[in-house]
Amino acid sequence: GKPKWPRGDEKAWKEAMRDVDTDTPSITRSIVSHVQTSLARQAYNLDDFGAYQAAALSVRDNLILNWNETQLGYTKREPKRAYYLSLEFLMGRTLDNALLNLGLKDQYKDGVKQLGFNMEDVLEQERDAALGNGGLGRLAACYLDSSASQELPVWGYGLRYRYGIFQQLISPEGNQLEAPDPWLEMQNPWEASHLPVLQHARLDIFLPPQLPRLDVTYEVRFYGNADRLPDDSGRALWHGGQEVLAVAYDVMIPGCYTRNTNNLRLWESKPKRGFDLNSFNAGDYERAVESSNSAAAITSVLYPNDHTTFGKELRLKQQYFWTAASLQDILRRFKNMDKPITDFPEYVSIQLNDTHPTLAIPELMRILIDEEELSWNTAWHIVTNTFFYTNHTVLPEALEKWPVPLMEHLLPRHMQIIYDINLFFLQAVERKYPGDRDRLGRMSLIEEGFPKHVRMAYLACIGSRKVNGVAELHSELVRTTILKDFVEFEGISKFGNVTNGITPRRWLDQCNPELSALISKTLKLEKSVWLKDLYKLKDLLPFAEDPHFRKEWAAIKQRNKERLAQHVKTFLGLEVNTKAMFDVQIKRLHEYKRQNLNIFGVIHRYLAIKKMTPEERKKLNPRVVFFAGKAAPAYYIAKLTIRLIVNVARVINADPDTKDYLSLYFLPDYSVSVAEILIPASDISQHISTAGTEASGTSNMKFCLNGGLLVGTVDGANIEIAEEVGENNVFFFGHLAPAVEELRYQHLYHPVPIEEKCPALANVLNQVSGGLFGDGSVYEPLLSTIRQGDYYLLSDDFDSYIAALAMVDEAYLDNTEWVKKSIRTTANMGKFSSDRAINEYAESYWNLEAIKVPTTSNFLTG
Ligand code: 475
Repeated sequence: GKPKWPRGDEKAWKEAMRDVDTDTPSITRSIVSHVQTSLARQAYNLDDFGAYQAAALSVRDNLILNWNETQLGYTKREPKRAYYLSLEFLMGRTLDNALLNLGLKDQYKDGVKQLGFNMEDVLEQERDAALGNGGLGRLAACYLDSSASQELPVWGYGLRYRYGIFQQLISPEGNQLEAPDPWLEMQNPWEASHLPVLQHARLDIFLPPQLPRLDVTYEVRFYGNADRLPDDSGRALWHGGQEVLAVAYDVMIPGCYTRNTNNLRLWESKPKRGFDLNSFNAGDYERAVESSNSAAAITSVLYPNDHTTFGKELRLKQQYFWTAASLQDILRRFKNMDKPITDFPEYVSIQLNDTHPTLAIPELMRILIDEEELSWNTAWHIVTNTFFYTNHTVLPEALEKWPVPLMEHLLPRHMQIIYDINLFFLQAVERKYPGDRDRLGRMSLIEEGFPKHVRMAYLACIGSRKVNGVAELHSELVRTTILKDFVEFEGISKFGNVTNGITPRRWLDQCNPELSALISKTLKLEKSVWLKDLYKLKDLLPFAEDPHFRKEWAAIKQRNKERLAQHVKTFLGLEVNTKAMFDVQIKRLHEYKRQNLNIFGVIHRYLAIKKMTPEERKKLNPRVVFFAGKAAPAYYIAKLTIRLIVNVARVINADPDTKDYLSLYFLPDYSVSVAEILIPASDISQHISTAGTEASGTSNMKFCLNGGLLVGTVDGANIEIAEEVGENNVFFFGHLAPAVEELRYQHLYHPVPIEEKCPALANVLNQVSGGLFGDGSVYEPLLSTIRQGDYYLLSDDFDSYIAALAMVDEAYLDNTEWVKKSIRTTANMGKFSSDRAINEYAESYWNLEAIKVPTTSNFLTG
């Protein structure tokens, strides 16, 4: 018979079991208990950091209980599950978000207050988990929040990098310097730590709420040989080479006002054995240590390049390590259900976040053919019904390609499979378009050359059930440019769009608590309602006509501006004029995003103010311009842009003629946490990419949700934001996407000197060359990208950009109308909740249903 469960005395179990206790006394008790035992600290020497650790551990206890119930519920119900494979999860801080989603913020605030701590200071102790570069990584984090909040059985899979995105320092000359981001240590690399060594060693176990699963491990092979079996089974034996171990670390993802708590599983690499005994015995100590080093190196660092590919072997190793471990885990979970393997796509959907996890396609083929012994066709049918591919950029330099020799060396079996996929695929293309050699060359997974390369976007495309872009225009560009031939061949219905979204929990409730409270009060709704149904914001529209409401709305914006000014004061020691209009551009530095256009616009304004009489100046509305963002360490032009911004700031902030009317700040070390301060404080924000280059953008959505108005090009999600909020509430400028190709052609073959084409911009460039902001020769490489070629069309868009900024000035003069625009913008942002986006994936792609976890515990019965 079945063993008795629970073991022992059921009553004893029941009495000892705890559930989530949400009253302040229980919370205080739990925090203090963690201070006493988990941290082994005393009340008398507890500092903010200790209080933070104890509070985080106490919250983590709650998350674990919810997480257990959720996973138990999923296991019992055997639902279809979806997995989000992303090499980046830009999570930011966790504690505040967890408290808000659990609905326990007030109780914890009271709890820590009773113990003598201020919640704000406690929350400030947490370091960001910055395991991502920018938009793509933050999108993954928002989708996890929405999956849990929508009660969808979704897990994320990623890597547990020891070092996240680098910390950015700005040298006195204005150069970006990079320092490692050891986010798992509490130590700040810029200052010596005063805390006991013991806590250094233990910290990574506690923070952020993640759980090492030392029992969940898988082996992953690299290199070696792949021998096809001598029968006609199509199978091969892959042997030899290096084997490393993947160890799971689980990060709990709480849903908003639900017990559902999903999982983000991050893999850490370690050597299969501490050291290789054979080589050790042979006296080759060096080699033994080497192999253990190289295994651990796989998950040591996040690559800091966005929108470029570098072809580094370690990056490819990261990609395979992560996809191989994740697939083994997914297959094991599937097999626990005892279903035929051909049912796999009925129970599993896997979303590929860009091409980074594309190796999952040949890896699943390998497992199904070589290990499960399925036929090629059966395996391919399973694979192409399991995967879904999201493209995030059409920039040619960002499209992943791996050298064939590197692939053959590192993953010999996968390279065979890719060749086979290519062969069958091109045979089918040939059947549809007989004799069209050009087309075969264009569509081949293998790009000819020395060496040949594997085109990962094509592999992701043909191996997936569906392909999507991240905003309407972008998806159309995917269909008509990079994947045009594939649309023709496979039919248009495979190629869709899911416009990106952002979580209103972090990007409104958490970063702008006053606005959130005003919205709840005005709508007469609990925030638990409208935060999960963001279209409810529409009911704010009539209040745009209410002077009292407008006053409250404007006062909150003002206090958010003061909060930002306080931050700048604390971290840069600079005063900010909070009476001015706040104008913000924060994103990765890239030529296509055109921070250059913005800084040249600032210089243009500066020169204009210089020419004015004091009387004329008094009529101006003052403006403060903020920049923040990191440049890829090897991206020379982007780093020069930072240097120019910093040196322009130095000159104009010190100029007595202008400083009351225009000032400029570059905030170093941009992060999720810095964004949470900047975004609620903006009057306008800039999203000014060359048309057709910014796939979507997501910070545009965050600014507008917080009542900031948008200055932008007709690109990415800007277009859909304007559709929602009304074109009269955004400031559009610049050429449209269809014009770009022709303009670039003109630049190349009929160049017009910039002095003729755009005198205003020519003047700005000449001032920079002439040394107005320090040695002009420093900036020559940057200036010549515009004077020659001007690939990103600054000279074509500069005049209309300046005109748009003038319209902003004009509109800002009418404060009442401005506040109305701000309110209407927020009110119309419902579409951009990541809940809407994740539901589109769940319904139209994954065929996934929500599973609500019961609030009462099933712990005993299972
Ligand atoms: C787009 N990152 C945004 C956002 O969809 C869009 C590329 C290669 C290697 C590492 N990182 C990358 C990206 O391509 C990326 O972040 N793309 C961004 O994805 C979410 O909103 O327009 O640029």
